[in-house]
Amino acid sequence: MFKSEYLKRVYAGVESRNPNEKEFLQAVKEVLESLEPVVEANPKLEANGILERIVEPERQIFFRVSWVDDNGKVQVNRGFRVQFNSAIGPYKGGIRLHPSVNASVIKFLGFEQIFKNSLTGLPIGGGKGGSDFDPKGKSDGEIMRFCQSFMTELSKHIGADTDVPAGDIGTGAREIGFMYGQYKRLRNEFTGVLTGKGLTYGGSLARTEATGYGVCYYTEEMLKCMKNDSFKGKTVVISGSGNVAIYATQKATELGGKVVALSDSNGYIYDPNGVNLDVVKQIKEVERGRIKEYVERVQGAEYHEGCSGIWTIKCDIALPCATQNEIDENSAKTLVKNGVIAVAEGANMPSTPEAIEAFQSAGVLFGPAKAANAGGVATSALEMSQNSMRYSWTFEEVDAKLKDIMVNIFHNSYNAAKKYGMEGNLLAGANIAGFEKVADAMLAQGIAY
Ligand code: NDP
Ligand code: 2IT
Repeated sequence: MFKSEYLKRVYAGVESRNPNEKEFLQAVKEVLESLEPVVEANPKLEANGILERIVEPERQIFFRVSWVDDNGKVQVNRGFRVQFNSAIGPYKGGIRLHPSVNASVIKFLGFEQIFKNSLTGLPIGGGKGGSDFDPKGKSDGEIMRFCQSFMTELSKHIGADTDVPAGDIGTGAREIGFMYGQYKRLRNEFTGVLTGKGLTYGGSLARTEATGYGVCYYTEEMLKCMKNDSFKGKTVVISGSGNVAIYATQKATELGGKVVALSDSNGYIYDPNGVNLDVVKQIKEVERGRIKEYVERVQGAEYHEGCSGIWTIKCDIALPCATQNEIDENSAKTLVKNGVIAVAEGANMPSTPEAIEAFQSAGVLFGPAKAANAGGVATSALEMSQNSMRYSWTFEEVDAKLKDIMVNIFHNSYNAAKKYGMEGNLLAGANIAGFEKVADAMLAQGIAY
């Protein structure tokens, strides 16, 4: 637990003010633990209440979203937008549509986003939103009516210079399109208020690929600098089969790795020949089907029920790209026993604290989410820049900037950890490097909220 009295007091305050919000408390605790040496070296942080302020969202908006389903029945969901920190730029972060969404989930994601966005080096603050709406099995009409109702309220709180939402679990190009259309209709404004837009109406090339590609650029740099190694010839396991997993698979394969497994919340596929991404894309992006359909189309592949079994597959590199806490201590120990050399998090907070401890104590290279998956939001910020300029860069230009950003994130995190005597601890380094910029901006701007 904490050594510093200041950190103890701040964390106790967070616990008492946010009881039962286990994901939020998990995310806060991890960051505060990393900040121990920083707090000790900088008394100004306590004197200015920086930590008390950074753990409390600037603004939280919870709202009713009512819509009519295809049977004419009225449905009611709960909408969320947490505007966590605007010290270094407009609030920025995705919208998650999943039945598990609640205040704790959105707050943990918004809190993580503060430090991730800071690490990108671009001027974006931290925020997150979503709803407990379940897009699975809904018609396009139902999705559209939900998105329009959601945006009708959300539009009052966002703007291109205020708060810029984007995709996350359950929110892809289709949902962003419906939300953008509704915002424009309500405000009569064509601005970069959302990112992840379609290419015909202001979207950036390479945004679709960015998170998955970014995870691999980060991992490649981590392998190169810390182990003089690379993806070449490595066996890779990637969980999930959504946006992040698909483009991580593509880039890992391009870099010479062999991706042998993917999953969804029901189970996982194992393909010893390396997954055929065209088949996966057809199932997931075109047909919106389930990953188990893969084995009906590709010979030699197996399907297993239960998603956590994917971590029993022997691999050199593991990229969890599905959801929070998907790797527990047991799964981590199994990966270690099977010889994993690197783990980089495409999803947000996919490893439990015990799993992280198991990786780090075994000397496995561990790239934490807020560094490894920052390529998505970084490219969103590049989309904002292009929208402001009313201009668009080529795929190659955006991809080159993305790669540069991921390489810098690795080095900034590595150097921050080293500066505070924790060389090689990329988790502490990412938390510290992300925090320092935000804290500096908060100190400069005075205390008003
Ligand atoms: P998608 O909705 O495209 O895909 C999510 C995938 O994860 C699906 O395969 C889904 O399976 C699986 N999944 C979701 N919930 C669970 C669960 N409880 N157990 C097991 N599998 C689950 O989302 P993304 O690919 O965009 O997001 C994946 C992760 O990456 C999330 O943690 C997200 O926050 C993070 N992320 C996303 C970014 C982006 O740009 N999109 C940027 C940075 C991070 P099923 O279909 O069965 O639900
Ligand atoms: O978790 C994340 O960083 C995202 N879902 C992407 C957010 C964004 O604004 O692009």
